[in-house]
Amino acid sequence: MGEEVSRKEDRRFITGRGNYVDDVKKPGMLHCELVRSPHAHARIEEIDGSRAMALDGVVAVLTADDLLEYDLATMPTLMDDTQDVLVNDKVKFQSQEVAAVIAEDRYAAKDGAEKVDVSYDVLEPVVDAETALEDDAPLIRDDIEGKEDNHCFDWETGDEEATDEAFENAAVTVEEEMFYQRLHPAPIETCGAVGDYDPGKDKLTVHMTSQAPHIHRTLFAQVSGIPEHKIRIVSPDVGGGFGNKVPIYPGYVVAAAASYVLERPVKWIEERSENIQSTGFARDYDMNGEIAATEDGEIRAIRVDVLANHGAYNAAAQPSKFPAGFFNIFTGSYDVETAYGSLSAAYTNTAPGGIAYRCSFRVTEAVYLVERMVKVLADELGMDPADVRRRNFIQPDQFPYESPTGWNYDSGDYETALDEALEMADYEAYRDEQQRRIDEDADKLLGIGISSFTEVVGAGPGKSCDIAGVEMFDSADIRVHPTGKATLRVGVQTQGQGHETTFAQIVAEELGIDVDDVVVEHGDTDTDPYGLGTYGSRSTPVAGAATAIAARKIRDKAKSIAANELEAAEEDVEWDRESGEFHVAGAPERSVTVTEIAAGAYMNHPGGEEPGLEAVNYYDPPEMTYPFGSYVVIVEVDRETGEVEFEKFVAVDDCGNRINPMIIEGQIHGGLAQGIGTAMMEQITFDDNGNVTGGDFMNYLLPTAMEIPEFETGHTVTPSPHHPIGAKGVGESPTVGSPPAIVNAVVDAMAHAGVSHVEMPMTPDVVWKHLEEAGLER
Ligand code: MCN
Ligand code: CUN
Repeated sequence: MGEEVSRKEDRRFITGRGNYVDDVKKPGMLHCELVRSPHAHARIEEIDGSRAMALDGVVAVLTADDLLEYDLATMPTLMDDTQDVLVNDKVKFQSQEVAAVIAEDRYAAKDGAEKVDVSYDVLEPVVDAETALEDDAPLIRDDIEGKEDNHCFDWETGDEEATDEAFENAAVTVEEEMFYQRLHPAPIETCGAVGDYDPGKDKLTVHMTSQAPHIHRTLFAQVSGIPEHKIRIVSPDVGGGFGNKVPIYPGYVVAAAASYVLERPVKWIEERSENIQSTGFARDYDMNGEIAATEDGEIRAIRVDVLANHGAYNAAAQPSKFPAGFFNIFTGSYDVETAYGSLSAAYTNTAPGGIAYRCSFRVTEAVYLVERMVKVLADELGMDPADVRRRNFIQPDQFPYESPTGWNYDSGDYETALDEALEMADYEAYRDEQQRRIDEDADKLLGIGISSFTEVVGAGPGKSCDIAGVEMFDSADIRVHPTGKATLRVGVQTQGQGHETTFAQIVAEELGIDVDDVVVEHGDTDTDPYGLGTYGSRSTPVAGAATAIAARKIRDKAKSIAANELEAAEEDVEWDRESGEFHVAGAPERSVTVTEIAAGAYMNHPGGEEPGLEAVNYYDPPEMTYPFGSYVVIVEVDRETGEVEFEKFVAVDDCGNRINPMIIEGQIHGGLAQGIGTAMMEQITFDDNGNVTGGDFMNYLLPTAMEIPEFETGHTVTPSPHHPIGAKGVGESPTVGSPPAIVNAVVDAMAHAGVSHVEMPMTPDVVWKHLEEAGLER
């Protein structure tokens, strides 16, 4: 624990020996290409595959009719909606899957897909949530019986009456509308699968890009009717997930179904534009925030109202009891008496989603809202935003803290993190410099933005969090072999987070064995214990806890063997964490390690004990963990061009006890880069015909090394009181916490001229318009 152990997995990644789904090659393997709709809303009149079938190498053209025979034409989404695998009647978003061409190689499949003739009766599309909810909007979901409008669901939280009253009696109120734009997680590896049905064993193996292989197997079993023990999901190396690989996509089902029908392996790999245009998007929340406060900046109440665009199906990837994800943590790091939130969600002719993109189920939107609103309040009151935060922080002695919308925060020390970040950023000096530039009418304005966010990660507990009915626990299975080397298998699935290293560190720490003597396996449902997968930064909080507990079970058993070998009574044998050995109380020179004991467990175990040295733990967390941090961003805004440049970027994170500081830093850097992409350049938009106008990397801008500044990272350590090793998750904190800090900084540069909000992405033209409106342009 706490050591910067080099990433074990990097040997294979750096030497080009990673094994991704597209690297999987099977004898006799066929290839699948999907035919996708060019229209966003259209009824299918006819599909004619004869021209495709006539091509060399094309083996089959599949449509919904073919899948209907096997009862596979539709599939359940993770939120209990029903999505077409291949469009049965009506296309509901551009690039929706209409037919599949299976061929001997990828080129023939691609050629075939271009020769499938589909005639469409084009209907009027509706792409934005507000229009979708108007009375005369075209009905999208006529497949749902009795449905007469595009309303998806309503949701509310908190105490409306008490909140309204607080607003009526407040000395000061502020309000701001802000749009969290539609984003795409954009992992470098797109989605894909190799379906491989073996008629001899009557077993279906699916290699797929999955962040959650076990739950995907359960869903496959439910959809296909193939018994669960006859399905094996293998998620090999995953080239980035970021939430995009949590849902089930039609392509996975088609590859598996085609393999079942044709009795040959079938590979399906998405292209970039298919990934961006059809797989789970994130955000798309139109939010209205309000704060009621006293004149000296004490927040009395927070009220929010959201209009959510859920696309053509409700296919959000989140615990099923939370239709708005964890958005209801919108009171953030602040001790607020009362709060109320309401949300309406709409179906639109856009790809389905509402997945968490590097955030714990909508906490990103919540953090953005509250951290922006605190800045709006500070500007209204003419106060320093750091002071407004200090005034309202939940104090360390208030933990465990119950928020007005029902969250139980485990631990926190927000002011210490903020002070550390302000000091690292040289805050006071920059405030002076900011004023100097205003006084001197300088060409470049300076803006300072702060965000003091609280994250909520580590879902379950199972009683409140489930996916498709399966409670959210996680698991670890450790075997210590006779020579003292160990294998750990976990139910979570790394996509680049370094689990093969950090989880080995947990075992090494608990058992006193060398980190190189522990191998970590995951991503194979035939061999790994059932778990709910990696998203919502839950791996360390849940599977990490399971790993520590399983290791401790092994230690307990090892203790009796140690007593046997040391010829001492078991109660006289102690575990020394420092040296990683058992020794006899009062006689530290009589000691034995777990490695030495391992042989005894198999060859010389005490009478009455079972041989072997292994343990399993399924861990249902009592609560989530609440990592937090303070980010300070300093920007220069060019009054002539609207360009924003980062002058300083400070991130202080607290994820409790730290397993591997280097890996944490890597997570922070990656997440901050994604936060910068969010704030500055990324957005999926649609034109009036429902065409995706940000559907490839030419039009969906990702930040590169050119746009990313130097980050200065710091940390504080506030352990989680309920986690076996005191750790909290960290993987998503930087993406959750940084966008409001960046927007606050850009707003701050223009606040003296009355600018209160700038919408993301803050491209130069957007910023320049605000400069012009405020009379600041050059
Ligand atoms: N860690 C640690 N000490 C802590 C907390 C975490 O050393 N106190 C380490 C962990 O052991 C793990 C890493 O940091 O190696 C991230 O851990 P954790 O916060 O538990 O998050 P997960 O492993 O569950 O990863 C999920 C998170 C999510 S949800 C997204 S989205 C995201 C992210 O991780 N996707 C990623 N980081 C990513 N990084 C890469 N390279 N690729 C992705 O797809
Ligand atoms: Cu929140 S995206 Mo991650 O949960 O896989």
